Amino acid sequence: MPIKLYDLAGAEANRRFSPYCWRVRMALAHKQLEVETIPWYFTEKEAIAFSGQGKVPVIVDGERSVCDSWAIANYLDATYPNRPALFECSQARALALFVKHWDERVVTPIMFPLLALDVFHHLREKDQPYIKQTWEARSGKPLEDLSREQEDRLGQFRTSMTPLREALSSQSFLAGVQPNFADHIVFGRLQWARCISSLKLLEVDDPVYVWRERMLNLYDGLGSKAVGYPV
Ligand SMILES: N[C@@H](CCC(=O)N[C@@H](CS)C(=O)NCC(=O)O)C(=O)O
Repeated sequence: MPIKLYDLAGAEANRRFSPYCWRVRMALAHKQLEVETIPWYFTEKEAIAFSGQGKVPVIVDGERSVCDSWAIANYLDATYPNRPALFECSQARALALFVKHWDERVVTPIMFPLLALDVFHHLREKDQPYIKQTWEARSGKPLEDLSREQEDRLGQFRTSMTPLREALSSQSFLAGVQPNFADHIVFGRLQWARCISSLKLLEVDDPVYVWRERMLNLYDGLGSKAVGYPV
């Protein structure tokens, strides 16, 4: 029986843009586990109420359900130890945890204002008021104002990629020769942008762009086949 994944969708049900759900899509493909994705929308809290919280990703594996992308990655490695590892050892896991916090605490706040309005425009009409209200309350600004100063923010984003750029100048993946969940984490963030916005975040000669192309082509081109923008 395939694992079920509640996966954030836009107005078009096949536009799947959650960075956290992308982590899990990549992790499941890495572990060669079959998945059935279920489109989920921001206001459909009751559909995932069984998980005890209101955010995706949520997976259902037989009788068990797990939420939170980090917890899901750990669950998959613990439950399917004979499949390719997301964390090859405890040190790899510890480093991936650093990458998770770098992604969420440093990269996301820079990317969010660049993408917020694009996300809003791709939602179903009935989900738009919820997101407008939630995100404007969180940022203290109208969504339209958040998207101003794009050029400065783009520069900041590219600067924030420096550690990744340096690492990827001498190795194929963040985890070295092969990708692991650390790669899925950062890829998920870039795939969020690619699925929702025509903004060209990366120049083609940037090692980060080259790595992202490599990630897009993994697992039979899972990422590259996603509905998104050719950026
Ligand atoms: N820490 C969670 C974050 C999950 C999360 O923030 N998901 C967003 C979609 S990208 C969500 O479901 N938001 C629902 C809401 O804000 O109401 C994880 O790693 O899975």
